[in-house]
Parts: sequence; structure tokens; C-alpha cells
Amino acid sequence: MENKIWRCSSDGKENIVDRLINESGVVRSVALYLASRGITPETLGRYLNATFADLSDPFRFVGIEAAVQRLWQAIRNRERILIHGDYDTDGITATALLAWVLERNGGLVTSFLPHRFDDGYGFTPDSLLKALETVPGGKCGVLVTVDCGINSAEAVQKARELGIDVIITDHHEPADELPEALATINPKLDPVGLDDLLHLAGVGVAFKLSHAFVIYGRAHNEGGYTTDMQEVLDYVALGTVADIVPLLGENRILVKYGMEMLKKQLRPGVNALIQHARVESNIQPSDITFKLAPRLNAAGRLGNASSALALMTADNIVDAYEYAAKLDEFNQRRQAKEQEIFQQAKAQVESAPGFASNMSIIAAGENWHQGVIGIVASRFARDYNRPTIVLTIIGNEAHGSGRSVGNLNLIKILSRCSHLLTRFGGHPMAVGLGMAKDKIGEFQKEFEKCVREEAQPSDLINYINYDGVVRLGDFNEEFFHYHGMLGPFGHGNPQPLYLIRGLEISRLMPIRPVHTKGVFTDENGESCDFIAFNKHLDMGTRWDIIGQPQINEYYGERKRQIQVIDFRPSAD
Ligand SMILES: [Mn+2]
Repeated sequence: MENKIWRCSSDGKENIVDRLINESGVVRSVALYLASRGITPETLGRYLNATFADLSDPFRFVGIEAAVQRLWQAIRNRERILIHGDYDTDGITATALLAWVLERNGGLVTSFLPHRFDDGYGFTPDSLLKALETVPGGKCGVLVTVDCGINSAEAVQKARELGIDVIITDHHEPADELPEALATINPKLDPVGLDDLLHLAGVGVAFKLSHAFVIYGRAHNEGGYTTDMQEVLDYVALGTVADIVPLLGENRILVKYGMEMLKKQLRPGVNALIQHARVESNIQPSDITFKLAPRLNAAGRLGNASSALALMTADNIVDAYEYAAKLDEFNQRRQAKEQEIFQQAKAQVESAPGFASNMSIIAAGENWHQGVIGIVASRFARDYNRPTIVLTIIGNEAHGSGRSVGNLNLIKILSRCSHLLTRFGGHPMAVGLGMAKDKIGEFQKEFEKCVREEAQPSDLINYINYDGVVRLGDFNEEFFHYHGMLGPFGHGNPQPLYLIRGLEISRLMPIRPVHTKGVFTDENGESCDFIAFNKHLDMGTRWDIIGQPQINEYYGERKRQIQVIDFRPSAD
């Protein structure tokens, strides 16, 4: 395993650390964490205690008033509203959320999710026609996209020709040509003054539209009186965490309260999903990432996401358990396919000439399952710490999925290779692309060249960022009191992580040989339990460690412990 560089995030912020300690009365360990994140005594109160009422006014989005006016008009006129979603967890929960709010207020709603392989990418002229076929009578007055549509100028034009008003809600990067929709709601479109909303997932944008819809309805005597927006926060938490957007700004508030809704399991589909995945009652964002979202995504990956939407919108527990069982089965099939392709791609990548010196990784195979190449690319990017593209060749075309590392912007890199591509899109860290099969070799060279030119050395070094240097005695009751208010932890909002020096192991507990569990003691004679997964620390050495303080609940007993993330022998 390569050595990681330990980097202190609170360096140079001593002034803020001191102010947090002296003015706000925060313990030093917590002050280090807060200062690392740019929290000051002025913003501390809201950071720790943000409530649902602190969510910002949705009418800050330009065009959102026109959008909700049109939706209420559709309800008054009994026009069909067609929701065009997407096939991943974000797109599915966004669809379910908007449908729930509209239907509760008398909307006649049809929801459509595109097919991953047949319908191409997002909202297209083809997916529009296919979606219309599913509408009773084949006609709708309004079409709302969720989690897609920002680059669908052609499809929007076509819808207009058919007399449909289109409302776009999306969070993907806009390209140059914007669709001429009735309203286009996307925080990346007009980011000035929307800092706290910039990282909303597709479901977060759908939430904002729905919130505006309810506020407008109440203000204009149209309705919305019995719609409690807190009830849909379980959807928002699922989609936001699954889409790996940073849990910062408004996302942090939405997910904080969304996790509470998830724990209540009031929705039949949420209940069935959580029970099937055997998630404990104290559900965490990581349970969404590793257990719930993979099940919801599995349906779309294997072809048709409709059973995941059916689960999310099920109105009784019997149906919900049936759909959840189906998703389990899809998920097992997905895992088997992923493992098979991962092994093939790994053999190909590691035997390729230049593998040791290249800064990027590209793998390509005939008829690799399109639904899992993105996961395989993620595993390579993580394991080798290099930007990775995995391509599946179908006939004369190659379809790919890419994942980045560090701060390397893949959209920027692909736009430099765009002359070789038939399409590309997505986010800086995760992209989709297509090209002719005979362009793969040329693309490989061009991609490597652009990565070399764009990558900062820091993008390819494996850093561990810790919040500051502390001692074992700092993990006291007061620390854990604050710890409970810093979450939810996840992408962009990591758990507190510290450097602790000069630790001796005073006791080792028997545990499976790959892990180490025991008790650390420091120079002051303070002790604390520790656990190190897939790491071996021996007793005779003094260690410096990077560790995560946690509360370990075991048979009702709460004990503090440190999870060792990285370690090396002490220098002195
Ligand atoms: Mn999304």
C-alpha cells in the first residue's frame, strides 16, 4: 500500500480556533474541526442548530413562480402532468416526490422513467414520444423533467411543437445551448446568490419546486394546506446521499431531517426497503450509500427502473414487500455481473503497456453490461487513484462511464476530446460518454494527454486531511456532545479526524487476524479503546495515528473508541 500524506486542515486557522474556544466556548478538538470547515463564531449557531424552518425561500430560483403557476393551472383545468425522471436513485426519488405532492393536491400525474439502454441519455425526443405513449389519452398539458433535461434543447423544442409546456428541473452542468422551456430550475444555471443550493441533487431541486408549489398554493387559495413538506424528506435524503453530492449548505439540513424521516419508516416502500436490506434502526447516510441506493439502482442498471419507482410510491405494505424482494434479486444479479466485469477489466488494465507510468486508466470490452461499468470505473479510480473510463463495445459503438479523482474535472477533459466523441455529459467527478468503436485507440491517447495537462500534482497524491492534533483526553463527554450535532456525516461533511501522537498499545483483544482491536495509552496515562480494520498494529511499537473518535454501542453499553484510519511508528 502506498504511503499517504497527512495534511492538517486547520493549519493557518489558529485565529478562528481561538475565537471559537474563547467566544463560543467550544472545546478545542471541536473548534479544530469547525475551523477546518470555515465555521466561525458568527455562523456556529446556525450550523449546529439549523432547523427545517431555516430552509431558504424557494422563490430565489428565477422562473420558479411561472412554473408553479402553470402547475396549479393544470390542476384547475384537469390537464395531465407528465413527470419525466431518470433511472437512478436520485431520479426515481425526485419523480416520486413531485408526483406525491402534485397528486395530493389534485394533480393528474403520469410518471415516466427512461430505459437505461434503449432510451439513451436523459430527456430526448425519443424518450418524449415514449413517455407520451404512457399517458392516458396520449396527451399532456405540462411536462416536468426531474434530474435531467438541462441539455435537452431538441426534446423541449419537440414538446413545444406538440403544444406541451415544459418545466425543466435539473442539477447537471448546463452546456451552451439552453432549452427554451417555460421555466428552467437549476442551481448551476444562475449560481450567483445560490451558494447554499449549488450542490442540490435532482431530488433537492424537485423538493424546491414542490415547496414553492405549496407556498404559492396557500398564498393564492389554490391548495397545499395539508401538504407537509417534511413528509417527503425521506425521499430527499435517499436521492441526495445516493447521488454523492456534498452534504453542505442546504443539503446538510435536508439530509439531517430526512434521516429522521427515514428512521420513522412511515412510507411502506421505505419500510420494506430498510427491512429487506437489514439496516439497523439507527440508520446512517452510509447505509443509504452501501445498502439502500444499490438496491434502488439495481432495477435501472438491469434495464427497467419501474419496480424501484413502484416501491417508492407503493401505498400498502404487501405490495411494497413484493417490490423490495424483486429489487433484492436484481441487486444480486447486478453484483454477479459487476464482479465478472471487474475481473476482466482488471486483467486488461494491469497487463496494458504503460500501465505503471500512465496517469489515467481506460478499459474496454465487448458487451460488458452497461449498467455496471460505472461501478467498475469507481472501483478502479479508487484503487489506483487515477481517473478511469470503462467502455462497453456494442456493435460499432462504445458507451462509457468515467470517474475522476482529486479535483480533476472530467467534463473539462472530455470537452477537450469532444472531437472524438458522439456524446458526453454528467458531473466533473462522474461522466457518461459515447464514441465510435474505431476511435477508442485515439481517444485513449488524447485522454491521457489531457489528463497530464490538466491534472495538478495534488490531484493524484493520496492525502488524508485531518482536523488537528489532539490527545486521548480530548475525547471527553463534551466532545461527544458536539459530535452529535456536527452530522449528518457523508460526502463533503466527513467525521472529525485527528492526529494523535505517541500511543502505546496497553492491551490487545483477540479478533479476526486481519483486524486489530485493543487499548491505546498515551504519555499522560489516558487510555481509549481502538479498532483498526484490515490493519495490523503490534504491541511493542509507539504509534502516531490518524483516527476517528466514535461511540461504540455494544449490548447497551456505550464506550468511546477510536477507529484507526492510518498509522505509522512515532518519530521520537
Ligand atoms: Mn442526479
